[in-house]
Order: sequence, then structure tokens, then C-alpha cells
Amino acid sequence: MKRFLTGLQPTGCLTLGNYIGAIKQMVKYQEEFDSFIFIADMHAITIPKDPEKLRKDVRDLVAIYLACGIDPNKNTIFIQSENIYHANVSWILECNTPYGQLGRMTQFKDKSQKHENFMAGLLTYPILMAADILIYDTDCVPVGKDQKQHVELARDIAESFNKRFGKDFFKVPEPLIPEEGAKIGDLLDPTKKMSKSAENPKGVILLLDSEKDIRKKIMGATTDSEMCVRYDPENKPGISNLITIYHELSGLSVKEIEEKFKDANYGTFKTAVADCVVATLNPIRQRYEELINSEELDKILDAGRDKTLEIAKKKYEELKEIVGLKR
Ligand code: ATP
Ligand code: LTN
Repeated sequence: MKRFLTGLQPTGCLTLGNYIGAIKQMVKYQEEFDSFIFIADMHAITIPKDPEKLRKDVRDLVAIYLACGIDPNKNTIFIQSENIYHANVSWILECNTPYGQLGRMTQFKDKSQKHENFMAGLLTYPILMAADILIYDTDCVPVGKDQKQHVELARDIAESFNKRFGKDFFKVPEPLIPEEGAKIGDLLDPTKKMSKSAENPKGVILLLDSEKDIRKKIMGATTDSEMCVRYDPENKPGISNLITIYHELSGLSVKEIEEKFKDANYGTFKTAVADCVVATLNPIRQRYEELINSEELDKILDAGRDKTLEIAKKKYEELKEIVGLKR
């Protein structure tokens, strides 16, 4: 079975867009891969974070993923900072990566401009990411547009290390390009993607929103004056966005949805969309509530930590030997 690994940044509550566009795919991958999922809390501190908020965001994200159907029996789930070998391997890789390659990373160029007096970790960020990937002999890393360059750097680091030391020590990871998932638009401005950093929260459904808020947001979604439930993203972006949401969550095809609501007004259609979103998110919220302060969550994280410590220790000891750090 091929090994899949991905890191998630603890950035607070996720949106319905994240669920439809990303988490649903991960739930599918867990059937096909030996899957490693970790919370990249060490990457999160490359930009200053409030410690209490960081602690909460990390736990929250684990609980949300589990509540969404990431199965701890099919995935190894752990927190990056609980495995000391990531930073240790990263240091050795830092000493084997040309400085010039780091300054060319697009994310570094963007973020170093946005943050005055940025820290050195922002520059070395992709090397820690390469360590995350290479420690586990990862076959595939799912890549979004923004992280593709970092996975390519991890490949370069693996290849040049193997060449320098004359061994196939690091497996060269392949980027896994996810199938083009549905893009969910903002409810108020459906031409923009639904995003947790949107200016107006009324256009964004968060996975932990209350039923009342979900209904209010969907009933307030932007539509048009045609009064016809028809999929036409160019001329009817609001209704088309609601059709996409309904399609993704109910499994009905777009055609079946148009047929089902051909005589309905927008109020009736929106109520049906809201029912469908509530039916999906209510159990997720309930499961999250059960997990967030539970021992079960800690047990899952302890098991992930112990398993990955064992794998990573072995790889690190071999790595030290190769570079001459062992007596
Ligand atoms: P930010 O507001 O910080 O940009 P975001 O909510 O837009 O965050 P990302 O962290 O950029 O989300 O993306 C995480 C994953 O969720 C990616 O795989 C991305 O494709 C997916 N995703 C995010 N928003 C949507 C959306 N509106 N529709 C479909 N998929 C989405
Ligand atoms: N940089 C990634 C998170 C991340 C990651 C990884 C993803 C850290 N290490 C290793 C894949 C593999 C992000 O910001 N999404």
C-alpha cells in the first residue's frame, strides 16, 4: 500500500468549502493509502501566534477532522512538535540545501513582504516540510497550488542528498494532484471562493456553526431575479453555488436537482439546501463536542506520536550514520 502524508496548519475553524473541497477527498484517500496526517504546529509558529490560541486551534483541528470522518484506524494522526525527529532531520537537511533555493520560494517571497521583521523560520519553512515528508519514506503528498513548489523542493533535496552520499536513502515523493473538486463560493459574493478569511462572516458557513446560523446564512444567500432553479454559473452564480452545495452533499445530480425544484420558489429551494447542510453538519458538530475534551482524542494522538517516533527514530539514526554524526 502506498504511503500518503499531509500536514495541516492549525488555523481555526474550517468552512463548508474546506469540507467539500478537501476533507471529503481525504476521507476517500484513507481507503486507498497508508495515510499519515499531522498537525503542522511547528510551521504555524513561523508567523507569531498567541500560545493559548495555538494550543486551542491544534486540538480543535484534530477533533474536527475526526468528526468529519477521518478514521484513526485507517490513518496515523499526530502532532508535528510531539515528534522531536522532525526538527532534527530538518537541521541535517538545512545543511544540505543551498541557501539560494529558499529565497526563490513563492510563499517566502509573499510572506516576507507582508510581515515586517520576519523570522528566519519563514525562510527555512520548506526544509522542515521536506523533513516531514522524507522521514516517512512517503510515496505521495497531496498538493494544492500554494504548496506544490515546496513538494518539488523536497524532491530536489532527496535527489541531491542521495546523489551526494551515493545511496537511495530518501524516497523521492510524488505530488498527488487531487481531482478537481467542487469550488464553493461565498454565499454573499458567489464569484469569490468561500474562505475563512472573508471580510463578511455571513457569506461563510463554518463547520461548527449552529443550526440557526447555518439556516440564517443560507436563507440570506445572494440569488437573482429569474426565480428559476437552474445551473448557470455565469449568469446565476448564487443559485448555481447553492445547487453545487446541494449536489455535493445530497449526491443528487444537477439535472435531478433542477427537475426536483422546477416549480419551487427560491425560498423553498433555500430551505431544502439548508436542511441538507444541517443534516451534514449537525452530526459533525455533535461528534466534535464529544471529542474535544475527551480522553479518546488524547489516546489517538498518543498512539500517533508513539508510532511515528519509532519510525522517525530509525530513519534519523541511519541519517546520522550516513552524514558522520555517529561515533
Ligand atoms: P484562507 O482563508 O486562509 O485562504 P481557506 O479557507 O481559503 O483559507 P485553504 O487553507 O486555502 O482554505 O485551503 C485548504 C483546502 O481547502 C484546500 O485543499 C482548498 O482547495 C480547499 N478549499 C478551501 N476553500 C474552498 C472552497 N471555497 N471550495 C472548495 N475547496 C476549498
Ligand atoms: N505547508 C503546508 C503544511 C505542511 C505539509 C507538510 C503538507 C507542513 N508539512 C508536509 C504536506 C506535507 C501548508 O501550509 N498547508
